[in-house]
Amino acid sequence: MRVFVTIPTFNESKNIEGLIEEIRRQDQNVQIVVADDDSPDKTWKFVERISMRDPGVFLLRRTTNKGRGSAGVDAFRFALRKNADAIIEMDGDFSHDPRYIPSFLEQIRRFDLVIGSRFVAQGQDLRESRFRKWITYLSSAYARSILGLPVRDCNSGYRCFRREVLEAVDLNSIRSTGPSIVQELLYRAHLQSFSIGEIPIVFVERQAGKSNLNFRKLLQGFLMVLKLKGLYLLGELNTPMVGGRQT
Ligand SMILES: Nc1nc2c(ncn2[C@@H]2O[C@H](COP(=O)(O)OP(=O)(O)OP(=O)(O)O)[C@@H](O)[C@H]2O)c(=O)[nH]1
Ligand SMILES: [Mg+2]
Repeated sequence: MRVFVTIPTFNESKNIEGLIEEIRRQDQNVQIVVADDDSPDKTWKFVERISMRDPGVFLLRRTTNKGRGSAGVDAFRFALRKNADAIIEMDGDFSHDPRYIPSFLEQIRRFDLVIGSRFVAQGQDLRESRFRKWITYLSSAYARSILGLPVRDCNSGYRCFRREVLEAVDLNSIRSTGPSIVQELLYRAHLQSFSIGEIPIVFVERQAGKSNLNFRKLLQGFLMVLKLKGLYLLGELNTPMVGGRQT
């Protein structure tokens, strides 16, 4: 199985080198794509340097159409072009521990999409801020109930897709340019009846650097969930049937 790990980054220069090293320690064979939005802290420069000595590491330095969502989509397109069979997406700040990569790869044999979940048994959110934890839990419950998702952790950006899922969801029609890409892809995969599994992860505080999340992005995320539901009701989202393998 050809596996790609995609990492969207913005100002993760203090994390990215260590993270790539750690991913390599877990798995020598995965290929790694970092989609960086021309970070002012020069995250891209660190990745560029690593890519010179490791042919399995690729940098997408993006200067237009910036955002967490479009960076993720660009990285998926790149991995698909390189014939990836499975694509693991994760954050570039060490909140997502690479030690789960083998579990994702084991479970992706059973499911079309595997979510790293904080809200299943043995999953945890160890961040300090009760407020952040509460917001995350609440917005996941909100997305779950409005969109009817069969998933506990709808906000997790740590997940693994079979290539068929990313081909079927039509990356060209994705609406989210920001963090709501996480719910949008999940919803589109669900509407197409792909099977979705969750594995427990322990989610921790970012290792270094500052959060890219702000109130505006949070609000946009809440509104995007309503918009997605509206588009579905208007028949403008892919309707069920392409269908993943059901297990
Ligand atoms: N390419 C790109 N990546 C982004 C952008 N915004 C965030 N990211 C990356 O997306 C991932 C998740 O963003 P975070 O800022 O960690 O968001 P969060 O996990 O909700 O918040 P904190 O961990 O508290 O900072 C990280 O790897 C970021 O570097 C963006 O505009 N462009
Ligand atoms: Mg983070």
